[in-house]
Amino acid sequence: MSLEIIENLRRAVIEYDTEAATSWAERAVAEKVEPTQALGALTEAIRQVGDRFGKGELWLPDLVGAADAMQAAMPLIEAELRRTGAKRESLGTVVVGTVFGDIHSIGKAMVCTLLTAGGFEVHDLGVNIKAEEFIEAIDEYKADVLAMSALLTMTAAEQRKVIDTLKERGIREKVKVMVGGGAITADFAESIGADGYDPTAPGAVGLAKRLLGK
Ligand code: B12
Repeated sequence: MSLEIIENLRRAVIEYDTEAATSWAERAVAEKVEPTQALGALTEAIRQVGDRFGKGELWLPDLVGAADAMQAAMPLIEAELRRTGAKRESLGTVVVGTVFGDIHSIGKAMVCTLLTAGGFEVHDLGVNIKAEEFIEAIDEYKADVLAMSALLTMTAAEQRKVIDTLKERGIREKVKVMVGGGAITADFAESIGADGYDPTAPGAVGLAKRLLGK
């Protein structure tokens, strides 16, 4: 049954079927499908659509349709993930956002959910976040970790800008910086002076723990 639900969730995103995505997500919760497995299937599906868009086989409305279907399913799965995640003392405070010029929110939302489920206090600033806004939030929430997402080659450089601004203000050492998103590589992360990078949302949790010595 689990496999059938997973397959239908995947198909709902690929076929841009928002209604099916919602109802299969509801089934996944009702049938106790492992939430991280369901998120994995949704991720794989949207990546498949993105790859076809990249090859010129699909168009922007296809991307929008697939993203809509994915976003219909995700809150249901994420709520389940939070519900099943053990309640424990906060491991630290993380400020998360997608950088300025970039409105991709899906991967960032996953990172937020898994960090929350993993025991962190998470402040999601949203998308299109300027360096100044990240810095204000770090100060306001006394963040231990800053997590930035970037999906576009054009916006990856914004991560460098935020780190440089932290240095200019003399507060770089106060916060650990981790970066990710489809446009980021380990080499890039190192070149901009980030403390860590991981290609996956589950990996972001382990990384945040390591950075804080937990
Ligand atoms: C859905 C989507 C959209 C949706 C976004 C909806 C939304 N609310 O997010 C819409 C339709 C709006 C969109 C718009 C555009 N998009 Co778009 N989009 C995608 C698509 C298909 C999927 C993105 C996604 O959600 N992936 C799934 C998530 C789960 O993956 P992820 O974000 O990478 O996150 C994972 C990891 O990277 C990691 N992670 C993420 N963040 C972080 C942070 C930290 C700290 C860590 C540790 C880990 C981590 O965890 C996640 C799970 O494991 C990708 C293709 C792709 N292969 O990704 C293209 C893609 C990113 N888009 C692309 C483009 C070109 C655009 C547009 C410019 C199109 C246009 N001509 O207008 C616009 C840009 C708008 C803007 N200013 O941001 C290109 C980017 C190319 C490039 N390298 O620059 C891609 C790669 C498609 C392609 N193959 O060409 N897009």
